[in-house]
Amino acid sequence: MLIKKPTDIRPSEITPENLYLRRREFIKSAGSLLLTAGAAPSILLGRQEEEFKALKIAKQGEYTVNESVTPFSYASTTINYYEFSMRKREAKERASSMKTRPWTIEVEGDVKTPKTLDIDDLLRRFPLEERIYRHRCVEAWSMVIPWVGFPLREFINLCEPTSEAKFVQFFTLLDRKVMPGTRIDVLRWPYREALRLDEALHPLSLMSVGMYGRILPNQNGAPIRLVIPWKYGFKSIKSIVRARFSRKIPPTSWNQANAREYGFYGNVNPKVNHPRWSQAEERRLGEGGRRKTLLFNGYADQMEDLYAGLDLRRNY
Ligand SMILES: Nc1nc2c(c(=O)[nH]1)N[C@H]1C(S)=C(S)[C@@H](COP(=O)(O)O)O[C@H]1N2
Ligand SMILES: [Mo]
Repeated sequence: MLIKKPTDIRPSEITPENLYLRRREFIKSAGSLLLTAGAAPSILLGRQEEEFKALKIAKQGEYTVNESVTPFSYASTTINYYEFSMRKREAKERASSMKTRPWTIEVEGDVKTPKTLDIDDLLRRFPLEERIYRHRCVEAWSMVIPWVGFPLREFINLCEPTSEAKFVQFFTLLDRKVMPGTRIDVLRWPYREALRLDEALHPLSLMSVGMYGRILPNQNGAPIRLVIPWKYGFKSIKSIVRARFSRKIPPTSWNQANAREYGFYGNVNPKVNHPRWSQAEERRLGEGGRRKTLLFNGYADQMEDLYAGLDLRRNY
C-alpha cells in the first residue's frame, strides 16, 4: 500500500468545497454541449487541464462523431490502467510519477529491419489530427473523446513489415518501481495487445498522443497509445514501448488472463454478451439513463468487408 506524503500532493488537488461544487455545475452544462469538428474543446477544460501542454493540430480528422463531447474531468478519471492500480483514482494518482521522456518504441519481428523509433521524431514526422470518437469500455460505460494523433497505418508503414506479416502486437512499458499494480498477476505483464494487420491499417485506427487538444495525461496512456474505436477499450493499449510483427496470432493480456471473457477481437457487439453481464446497453458518462450499444460501436459502416465471413459470435 502506497501512502501519499503531503509533499506529493499538488496544489491543484486541493480544491475548496465551493469551487468544487461550482465546477460540477459548469461540467453539467458543458456536458450537454454539442461540439462540431473544428470547435475548440477548451470550453470543456478547467483549471486542472492547463498543466497538460497544448498540441499543434494540423487538421480535423475524418470520422468525427456528431455527439456531445464528454467533459475532460470524466475522461481523465474514469480510466483503466492496471499496471498502476485496479482502482481508478489510485491508478490516476500513481501514474503521475511515470516518466514519459526519453521514450522510444522498439520495432521487431517480421520487418525489413528492426529499429528504434523516438517519440519526438514521430511527432515531428506526422502532422497531428483531432478525431472525436466514441470510446466504449467492456465494463459498459462509454464516452465521446476528442483524441489527437496520427493514423496507425502511417506508423505501420514506417515500421516496414514484410509481406509475410499478418499481425502486430504492442507492449506497454513495464517499470515495476512506478507500477505497483504489476506486483499482482491479474494480467500477464507487460500488458500486450494485438491486431490483425488489416485492422491496424484501417483508416479509423489511431495512434494517439493527446486528447482535448493537449498531450495525454499519464493515466490515459502517455506518451503514445492506440485508439481503436470499434473495439472495447482493452484493445487500446497505453504507453507503448514495443511493436512486434508476426505471421502467427500473438497472445494478448486479457485473452491470456481469461479467454472465455475476452477474445482476440474485442469488437463492440451488443448481441455478444460478456459471460457475466449484458453488452446490449451502456452508460454514457455525464448523461442520465442508458443508451443502446451499437454494432462495432456505431462504426459498422466503416467496417465494410473487414469481417466478411467471420462468425462474430465465435470470434468475439
Ligand atoms: N497498458 C494498459 N493499457 C490499457 C489498460 C491497462 O490496464 N493497461 N486498460 C485498457 C482498458 S480496459 C480500457 S477501457 C482503456 C481505457 O482507456 P482510458 O483509460 O483512456 O479511458 O485502456 C485500455 N488500455
Ligand atoms: Mo475496459
